[in-house]
Amino acid sequence: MTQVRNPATGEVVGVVAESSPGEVDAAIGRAAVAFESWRTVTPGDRARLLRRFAAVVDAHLAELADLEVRNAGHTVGNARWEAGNVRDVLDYYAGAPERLTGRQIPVAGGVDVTFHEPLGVVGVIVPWNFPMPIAAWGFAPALAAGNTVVLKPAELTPLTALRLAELGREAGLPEGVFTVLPGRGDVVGARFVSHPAVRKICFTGSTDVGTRIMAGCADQVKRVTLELGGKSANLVFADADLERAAATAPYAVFDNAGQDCCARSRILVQRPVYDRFLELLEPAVRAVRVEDPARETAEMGPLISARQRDRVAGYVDGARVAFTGSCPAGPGYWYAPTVLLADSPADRHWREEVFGPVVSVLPFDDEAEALRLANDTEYGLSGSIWTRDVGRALRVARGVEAGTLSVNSHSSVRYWTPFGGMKRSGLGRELGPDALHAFTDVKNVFLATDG
Ligand code: TXE
Repeated sequence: MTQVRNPATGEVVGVVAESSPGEVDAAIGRAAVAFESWRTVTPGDRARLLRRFAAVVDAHLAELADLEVRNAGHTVGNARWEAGNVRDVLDYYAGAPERLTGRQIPVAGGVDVTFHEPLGVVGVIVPWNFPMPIAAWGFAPALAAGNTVVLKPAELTPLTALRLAELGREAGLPEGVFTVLPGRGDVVGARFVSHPAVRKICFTGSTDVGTRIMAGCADQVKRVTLELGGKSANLVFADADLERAAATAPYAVFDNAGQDCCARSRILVQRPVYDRFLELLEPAVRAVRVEDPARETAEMGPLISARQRDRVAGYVDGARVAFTGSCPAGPGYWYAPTVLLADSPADRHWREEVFGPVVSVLPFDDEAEALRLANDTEYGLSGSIWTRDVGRALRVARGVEAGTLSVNSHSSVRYWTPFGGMKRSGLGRELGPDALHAFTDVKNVFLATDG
């Protein structure tokens, strides 16, 4: 049994049974059987079922958001966006079954066509930082492409994923098509990796576990999509709209209390505007409303656990603090937004993923140095570029080794476009049209017509 605690209060808000190895095997077996019929459901019917799933989620947005506030400590505003994102992603991929077309390729001696075949059972492994959207980014395209799904939520945040599975059943998804299996990573997740009927793993989480999963998949040449850690740069050039860059910088890193793989946790500021930028940043950071996430006015909630809070505090100990915001004293796992001045790019808080409301700031002299510093990391997930010079914006965007960049914006995720990382931040892309192909294998069929 796992006790689920409200991160804002520490109170137990649910008790969930951990799936045993036998239960996991049985569920994978049911998903394998369900695949045989799910793959033959007509494209129109599969699209209708996904649209109905989206409609049922839509009818439960407020309930899902309230549950996420207690499950993960998200602000109610963010949690509403997240529930809406599940609906939108389902609606978006509901368009896919009827449009997943192959190609007819000119060849000698006959006709050649390609098919996008579903893989079979897909195992989706989800972290605690965005329990609903990250689940949907896996299960929606996987189901649309004709796969069945077994999904493991994080130990700390299983409640909303379990509710989504109920809503899927309510929408009419057949038995075994989408199953949520709460439990331990090294039991449930590890079984997804080793079970031969699971043909793909879609994993979001730490780089450590991700690399182990990739190694575990090698033996069976199991397909894998990995969304791992990040240490993204927010590059502010001297010609930028400094007011806007400084006003949005807190959201670029403190949103979800910094527990975001896309958090722009390194701010690089061109030297002539470095002091001015910090002057503008300070009131913006102090103004972030850190309070009970159930309140409409909350802009930042607590961290997920006491362990995470201690981990974050470990990065700030001994570092040069420029200024901080404020947060409630407790109970709950609170940590105030914190801005650190990096002494050098060798600082631990500059190099490692903190996964908390902590941002490090460093000046740079020119474009070349900005790129060198931005790319001096094992990660390559996200980042922002602030400048009014269009040429520079594109030049720098091409130079930054990251999969998901924005110019004069701090946003990362738009469900129409591919999302994912370079280097040790991941492999493959989620969302957009690219994700669909990641849940299929191309089959080529040649039909001889000559003699
Ligand atoms: O991640 P884990 P944790 C980073 C972030 C955070 C750190 C640790 O820096 O502080 O990772 O978080 C399942 N086989 N990110 O410990 O352990 C696990 O049960 C199969 C960045 O929570 O990677 C959970 O469902 N699965 C990140 C999921 O993997 C296993 C989001 C993620 O857990 C497993 C989260 C195993 N052997 C953390 N062991 C991002 N990119 O957003 C664990 N799991």
